[in-house]
Amino acid sequence: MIKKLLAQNARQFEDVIRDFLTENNPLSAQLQEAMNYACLDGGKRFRPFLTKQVAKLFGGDENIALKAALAIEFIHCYSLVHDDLPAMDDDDLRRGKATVHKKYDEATAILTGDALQSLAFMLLSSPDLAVDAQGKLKLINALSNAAGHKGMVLGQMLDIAAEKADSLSLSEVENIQRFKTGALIACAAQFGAIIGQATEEQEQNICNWALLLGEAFQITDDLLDHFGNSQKMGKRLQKDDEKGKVTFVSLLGADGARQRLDDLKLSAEQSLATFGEKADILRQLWDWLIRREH
Ligand code: GRG
Repeated sequence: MIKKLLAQNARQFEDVIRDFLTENNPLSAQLQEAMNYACLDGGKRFRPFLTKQVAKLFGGDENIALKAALAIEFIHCYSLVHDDLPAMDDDDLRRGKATVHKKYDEATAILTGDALQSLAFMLLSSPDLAVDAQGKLKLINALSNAAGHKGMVLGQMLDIAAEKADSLSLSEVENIQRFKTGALIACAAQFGAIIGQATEEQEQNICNWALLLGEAFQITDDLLDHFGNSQKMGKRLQKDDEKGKVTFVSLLGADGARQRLDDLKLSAEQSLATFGEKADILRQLWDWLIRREH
């Protein structure tokens, strides 16, 4: 059931992206085309799914949630475009397609990422988003925190620095992951809580749960990088091994990493317990993300 729901969500979200990007029609066809290329046709879209489901949990409007989630997806897509650049991870393949700098060129890829980042905040501050002024400020504040120098960008910087380090402890690896990938995933849940006008305590609970989900997601990604199928994943694998990178798998071993997934699930359940069965869809999302093969 979750697989079907996610597939439906991905299709619906693809339309939301396409409508929005077509509305914003800049003068450069190449920039517009590269932005479309970076955002459309691929991706699991689980962050918007998360925003929508959390909004629903708190009685928020699902369509507004999806529109706001576009901003998170734009930040996510920008991070992938920049992460693939030669100065970062230097990848040729993303979502089964040539990366943006391979399809176009490096300058276009840098500008595409920059433009997507601005677009995210343009969307959140736009009168077209049916959220009151205070709600919009909360969304903007949450996303700028999650994406910037206290969130994803910090995580990327720490990750780059870690490649040069002789050794890394488990808590250092956890920290990198928490900023690099966890912050944006938690922000997706926070968006749902803001749109559903959850209480501060509810918002905190759901963000805690999403941070644990972020860690479980990263451990799964590390396992897939080691054991996964490159064709199914649509990207180059075994990169961590090649670079001698310290990951959850290299530190804990595959069995240790799987054990940690079980432990995380138990902790996660505590954060969700107050929501009872209403949160079952989030539990299913968790299970799907850690069992995925792509
Ligand atoms: C370059 C500023 C900057 C940040 C990069 C998030 C990030 C930081 C880089 C992405 C590189 C990466 C592979 C990180 C691990 C997290 C991860 C698996 C991201 C991919 O997210 P998915 O699986 O991708 O949701 P899809 O394609 O499904 O949208």
